Amino acid sequence: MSQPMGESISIEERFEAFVAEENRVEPKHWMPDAYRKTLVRQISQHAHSEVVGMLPEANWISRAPSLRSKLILLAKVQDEAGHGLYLYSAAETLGTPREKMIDDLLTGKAKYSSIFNYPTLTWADMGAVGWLVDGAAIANQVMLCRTSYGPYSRAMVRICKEESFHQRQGFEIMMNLSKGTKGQKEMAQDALNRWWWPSVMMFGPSDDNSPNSAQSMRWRIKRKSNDELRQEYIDKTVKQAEYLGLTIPDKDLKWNEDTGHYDFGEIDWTEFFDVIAGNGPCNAERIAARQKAHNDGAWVRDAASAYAKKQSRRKKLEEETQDSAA
Ligand code: FAQ
Repeated sequence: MSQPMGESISIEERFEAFVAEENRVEPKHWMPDAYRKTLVRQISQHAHSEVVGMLPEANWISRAPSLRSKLILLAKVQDEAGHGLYLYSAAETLGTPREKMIDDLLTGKAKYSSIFNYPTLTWADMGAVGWLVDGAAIANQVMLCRTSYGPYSRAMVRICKEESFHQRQGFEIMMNLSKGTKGQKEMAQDALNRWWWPSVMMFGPSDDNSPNSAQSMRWRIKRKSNDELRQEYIDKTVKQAEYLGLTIPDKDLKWNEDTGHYDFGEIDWTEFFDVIAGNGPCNAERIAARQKAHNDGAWVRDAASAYAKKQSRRKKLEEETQDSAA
């Protein structure tokens, strides 16, 4: 932070002012411990979500109904691996090693998005995940392109561009199914019925029950509240469902002329808190899959670090040889 400030101002106050003036915080800047901790928590959870989020979709790669849909799904899943990597790198700039973050995921200490603890039962679920889950992710993540921490905001710009392709991939599947045979339309409706409420829950607890929101918004980490984003998402998605000729499974969903938004029914918060506590339909399966992948990949990590050690020994030797020849 290099902006001129009065001498009587504490370093904490300088930081608050720096952020309030819409400056980006960079790894070399001083920052309060709590700011650092909040970012590591949020960015690492986000990274874990991308990586765990590959699992429900990978389930369908071998069963995609055409070569075209298989290629697109494969590319989408690879993008998500990439998002995980950018995000782990962004979190590492805050001083937490990647091994620690991954260990926290594998031992159940770290959270990842509730949405990925639901099963993908039919091909229509690939449509619903792309349309609804990526749609919700975009609604939440566009604001993160302007988050106050530089490495996170820069990672999000690229991630959001890719997410919008993902959303279109899902919408295309839903469009084909909903304009298809009666059976295909029923399949699309069934996927919407199962994914609607979990996608609405993705935005997190309501504002009056969100312990981290107020401080994160003061620090410009979050730019909009959970409820604001949820409402934006619902307003946008209802129109898309109408276009598809599908029905959102909420009998209380109704346009409100006064507010200019849709009113919607009660969210089942018991289900949400149950899923994030580890008791969703697929929590155990997801963690077991990540643990297996981690164990199966041990030889790759060993080989990479043996190679890195060999390279650094070689470099040292070359430098010593040059020094003695000089
Ligand atoms: N699931 O006080 P708040 C994607 C936790 S990526 C699980 O409101 P905050 C791409 C929260 O961590 C999807 N836990 O917390 C893709 C906190 O617990 P903690 C992921 C949740 O941080 C698509 C507690 O509840 N996106 O989908 C959830 O201010 C398709 C209290 O909550 C991101 O991570 C939840 N849904 O706001 C991949 C975006 N919601 O940590 C594959 C970045 C809340 O104190 C296929 N993250 N919790 O123990 C964020 O924007 C925020 O962290 C929120 C939560 C909005 C998720």
